Amino acid sequence: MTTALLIIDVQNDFCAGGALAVPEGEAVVPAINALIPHFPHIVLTQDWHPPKHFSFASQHPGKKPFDTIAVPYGDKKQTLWPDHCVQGSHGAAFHPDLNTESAQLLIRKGTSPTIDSYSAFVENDKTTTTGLAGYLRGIGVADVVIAGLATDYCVGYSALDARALGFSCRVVMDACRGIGMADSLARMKAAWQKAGVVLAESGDFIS
Ligand code: VGL
Ligand code: ZN
Repeated sequence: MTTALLIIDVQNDFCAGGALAVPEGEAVVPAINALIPHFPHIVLTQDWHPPKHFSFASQHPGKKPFDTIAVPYGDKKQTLWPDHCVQGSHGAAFHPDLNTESAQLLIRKGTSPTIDSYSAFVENDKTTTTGLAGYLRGIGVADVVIAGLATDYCVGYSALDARALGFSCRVVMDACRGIGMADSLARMKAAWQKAGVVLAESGDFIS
């Protein structure tokens, strides 16, 4: 069984000084760089929103970042974020120290103006796919290992969808950091457990 390492959203806006900085976000960079040589297939994702994306609080008068609004699909609600990862911006670029050279595929997600996409596999409407599952199956990958940002959002939903789509899935906890809104991390861990997502550490892959 062939394994792919999925590196989720290691972008400037999720690191120190960024628009949606994850606490210690940049700490995943050396951990991920150390993992990369141990995997035959590497996939990078990039959160990649058009300006005025509907997930931005700035587009909803009277709302502020981290408020939620109702939507007619998926989980039926959408968290609103500060403007972040706008296509082509410095904030959307990968952290400058991330090794991006070994990746065979780069998936850009969150590009639909009116649908957010936390998962690398399926947008938040739970219907529109990014094509990643088809790519992985096409190269014989049945097992994914996930690292990056943020544990409780894009890493978390990517891991759940990996399982729902039939992949075995491990999350490298020391190579992830979370946003940690309310109980988001605890809820995601409970969902992972139900779905059969396995918690791992870098030492499981690097001997
Ligand atoms: C993310 C919130 C909004 C993430 C992306 O990469 O976890 N979180 N957009
Ligand atoms: Zn986003």
